[in-house]
Amino acid sequence: MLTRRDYLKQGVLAGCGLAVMGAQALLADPNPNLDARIGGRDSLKVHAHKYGRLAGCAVSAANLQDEAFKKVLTAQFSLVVAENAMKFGPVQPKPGVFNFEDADALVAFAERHNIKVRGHNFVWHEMLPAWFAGTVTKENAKRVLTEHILTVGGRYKGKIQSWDVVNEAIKVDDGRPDGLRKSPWFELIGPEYLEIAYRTARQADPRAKLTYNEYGIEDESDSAEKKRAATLALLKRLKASGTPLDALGIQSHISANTGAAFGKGLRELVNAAQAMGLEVYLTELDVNDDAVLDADEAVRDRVVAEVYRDFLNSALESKAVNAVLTWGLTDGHTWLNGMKSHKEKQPGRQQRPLPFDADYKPTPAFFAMRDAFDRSPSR
Ligand code: 9MR
Repeated sequence: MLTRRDYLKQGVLAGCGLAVMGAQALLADPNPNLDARIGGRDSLKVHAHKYGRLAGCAVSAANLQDEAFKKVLTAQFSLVVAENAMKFGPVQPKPGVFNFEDADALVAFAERHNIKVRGHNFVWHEMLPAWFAGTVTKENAKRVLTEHILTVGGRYKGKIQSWDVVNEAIKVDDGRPDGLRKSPWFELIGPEYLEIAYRTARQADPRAKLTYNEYGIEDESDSAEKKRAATLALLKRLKASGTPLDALGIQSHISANTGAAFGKGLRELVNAAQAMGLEVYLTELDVNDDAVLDADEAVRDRVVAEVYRDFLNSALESKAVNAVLTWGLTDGHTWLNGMKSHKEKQPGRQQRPLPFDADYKPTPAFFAMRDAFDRSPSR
C-alpha cells in the first residue's frame, strides 16, 4: 500500500500531479488546498526548470516545524535560502562560538529533498550580534571577518549553490562618491572589506557562486536609478580588481500601487551584469500591498499578482536570470507584517505578498509567477 509519505514523494520526484495518484490519496490529504492543478508538473519548480531556472523561497527555522509548509515547499521549490539562520548574529552568538542548529537543519532538509541552498549572508550591517560593537576593533576586524567566513562557509562547503557574500553595501545617501554604505564593516576595515570577504568566501567554498545582493535597484524611480548606477560601479570595480564574484542578487522587495514601474532600468541592470559575466538571481521577491486601499482580499491579490507579472516579465526577458526566490512562501509568515511603516499605514491588516496564502492556497501571484516562467527565454 502506498503511504501518504510515499505518495507525496512520488508526486514530487516523478513530477506528476495529484490527479494521476487517485482520489483516495486526495481524500486522505489533511491539506486539501494544495490542489491537483498546482502539484507535480504544474508546480513552480517544474515550470521554472523547463526554461533552465530555479524557483526558490526563504525559509525560517519555525517553518520547518510545520508539516503543511514542508509539503508545499518540497512540492513547489527547487531552491531555499535561510531567512535568518545563517546570518552573523544567529550563527556566531558569542565571539568564536558558533551555533549551526537552525542552519544545519535547513541544509539537511534540503539535501534530503534534493533542493539547492543559497547561503545568506556573510557580511551585512544588520543582524550583527550584541557582542560585535566593543569586541570588534580596527585591529582585529579583518581576522573576525575572515574567520567567520572560513568557519561558516567551510561548514557548508560543496552544499551551497550560491552565497550572498556581501549584502546591501550601497547607500547613496551616505554621501560617499563610491556610494558605499558607512556600515560597521566599512568603518572598521575600509572599502577593501568587500574584496577580503569575496576572496575568503572563494577559499571557504570554491564551488559556490559568490553573489552581491542588493535592494532598491529594481524600479524606474530616481533613487533606484542612482542606486543601480552605484551598484554597477561597485561590481565593475570588484571585477577589475580580480575579486572573485559570480552573481548579482536583485532582492526585489517591491510594492503595489506606489507608481513604481519596471522596464528599462531593470533590463539595463540585468544586461550590464550579464556583460560582466555575472549570473543574476531575483533573491527576495515579495509585493507589499499597504498602498492597496481596497479591503477586499481578492482585489488586493489581483493587484499584487499584476505587479508580479509586470516585474517578472521584464526581469525574465534576459537569459541571465536563472533563479527566482520569494522572501517566504506563505502570507502566514512574512517580514512585511513587522515593518513599522506597515503598522502605521495598515494597522491590524495582514499583508498578502506571496504565492501562497496563510492556508497554503495558491494566490494569483502563484499563477503570475508560473506564467512568467512560461514566457521566459530558455537558458
Ligand atoms: O525577513 C528577515 C527578518 O525576519 C529579519 O528580522 C530581518 C533582520 O535580520 O531580515 C529580514 O530579511 C532581510 C534580508 O535578510 C535582507 N534583505 C531584506 C530582508 C527584509 O528585511
